[in-house]
Formats: sequence, C-alpha cells, structure tokens
Amino acid sequence: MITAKSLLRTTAIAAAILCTAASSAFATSWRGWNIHAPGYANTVALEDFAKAVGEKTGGKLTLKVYNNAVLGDQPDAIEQTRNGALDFGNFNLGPMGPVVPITNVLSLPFVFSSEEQMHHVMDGKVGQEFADAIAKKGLIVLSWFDSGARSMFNDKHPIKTPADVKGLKIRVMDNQLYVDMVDAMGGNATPMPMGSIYQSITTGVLDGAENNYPSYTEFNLYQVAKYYSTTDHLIIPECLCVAKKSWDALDPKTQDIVRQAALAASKEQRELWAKASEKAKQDAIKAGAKINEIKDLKPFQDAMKPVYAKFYKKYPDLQKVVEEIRAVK
Ligand code: BDP
Repeated sequence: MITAKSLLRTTAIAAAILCTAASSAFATSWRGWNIHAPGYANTVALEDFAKAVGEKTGGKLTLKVYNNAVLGDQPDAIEQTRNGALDFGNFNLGPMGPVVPITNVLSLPFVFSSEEQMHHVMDGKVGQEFADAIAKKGLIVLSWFDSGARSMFNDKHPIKTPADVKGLKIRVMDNQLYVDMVDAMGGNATPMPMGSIYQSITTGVLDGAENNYPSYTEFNLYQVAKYYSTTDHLIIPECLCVAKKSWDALDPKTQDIVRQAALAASKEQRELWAKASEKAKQDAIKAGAKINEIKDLKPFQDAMKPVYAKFYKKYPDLQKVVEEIRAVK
C-alpha cells in the first residue's frame, strides 16, 4: 500500500539519485598520487596544476593531490592509475619499466649525457615514442618532470671507484635493471619502498641507497648514510600522467585545459627542481654529510657493460632507442 510516508521516502530517494546524476554530469573530482611531502618541488608543481585545472574549468573538474604516498607505494599506484582507480600521479619512469618495456631504456645507467640532454630527448620526438608506448598501457603522459641525477650514499665509506661498492647492501627502486647495475659493481641490491630506507640502514639491513640530493634530504637519509658520492649513474625522467579512463571521459576543451596546466606545471617543477637540488646539497653538507665529488666517471661507465649486454640480449629491439637518445645533443 502506498502511504504518504512511503511516497515521501521514495520521492526523496529519487531526488537524491537525480541530484547525484546531475552533479556528476557537471562536476568531476580526481584523486592524484604523489610520493613527496608538501614543499617538495614536485608537490608544489602538482598542487599548482590541481589549482589551475579547478579554476580554469570553473570547478567542473577538481583535483586533489594525496602526498607522502598515502595512497600506496609507487608500483601499486602506477597499477591503480592504469586501471582507473586513481586518476593521476607524478611517476618516476624507473618503476614504470616492468609495465612498459621501452621505458627501461631510461633506466640504463649513463644513457643520458646530462640533465639538459635528457630534457632535449624527452621534449622531442623520442620522448613522444615513450609517451605513445605508455598510452598503450593505460596512462596519458601530459608532461615530463625532472628528478636530477642519482648518486650513491652509504654509512660505510666514500665511493671513489666501482670497487668501493663491493659488498655494500644498496636499496634500489623496483626494476631488475637497478639490481643488475649494483651487481655489476659487486654490491648487493635490494628493491624496497623509499620510505623504508632510513630504518633499514639503522638496523643494518642496508648500508645505503642511491638518489638525488632533494630525496636524500627529504627522507633525512644524510643522518644515517653520510657518505654521498656523485656517481650520477642514473638520470631518470618523471611524468605527470593521467589515467586513460579518466582522460577519455573529458570533453576536448577540458582536455586542453588539463594539458596546458600540466605543461605549465612541468616548467614550474623544473625551475623549482634546479634550486631545490642546490639547496638540498648545501643543507646536507651543513648537517654533516660528506660529499665526495667524483671527477672521472669513466670507470663507472665501463663497469656497466654487462648491464647493457644483458639488456640488449633481452630486448634486442631497444638498442635503436638507445642510439636515438644518444644522437640527441
Ligand atoms: C625519487 C623519485 C620518486 C621515487 C624515489 C625512489 O622522485 O618518484 O619513488 O626517488 O627512489 O627521486 O623511490
């Protein structure tokens, strides 16, 4: 029997459903993954990206950035964004390797000759090849971020030659190439999340890790691994990526707003990065880190020959991508 009360309830439910449908037709909100803390160059650029999109779409698309990897570790976050459970993120191309094979080229030690050359590569035709391959795996690259050059640090001694790595337990990101890289110098590599390094060094599970100056100071690693040696062995780009599912749901005008905001964020991130790198280096020195500047990297480059040999054996087709990178000045 239809009573006045049940009619009222049914009407209220119908109204609520209509309301949700209407608001989702007009307003969308996106969740974004970020490993870094507030104030870090990437975080500032991501938050400005989110703000710009909200403003320029008149609130039709609102973005929220979740910092400090609260939405999960990086390999999981890449997966979640690929399947659309998350909408966007700032990802390092290292942990992208297991998902998009061509991106492993960017994790080959010394593949770029400088950070500047990396920019030229990624902003050009070769960068587009990577973006196209990543798109086939469910992620749209909107722009490229910087993460400087990565160097080794540990709590035992300065690294002056590859032989100094012998026997050291070094944390690496999640990619077999980094295990091979440390192996080639006689060390023992352990892939683990960035947030576990500090404690692992304290307890002796690790002797050190490798990263850029801003991450070295962001995670207070100079406190437990004061010997930082400028091996500069990896220059890995990062992306500002959107889930293809979320991207395809936008109209072309909104896509254009998001893309422009992402390009502006990349410009901002790179400028902030350069300053943050220098500042982090000085902060580390002030806090007692011992920086060992390596003048001649050739012995380290030579030590990487087995890494390349193994890589070309596994991916013969990717040798031409390495050559394309090297041809860019
Ligand atoms: C930092 C990158 C971040 C990585 C981290 C790591 O910005 O994306 O997750 O290194 O080593 O430099 O895990």
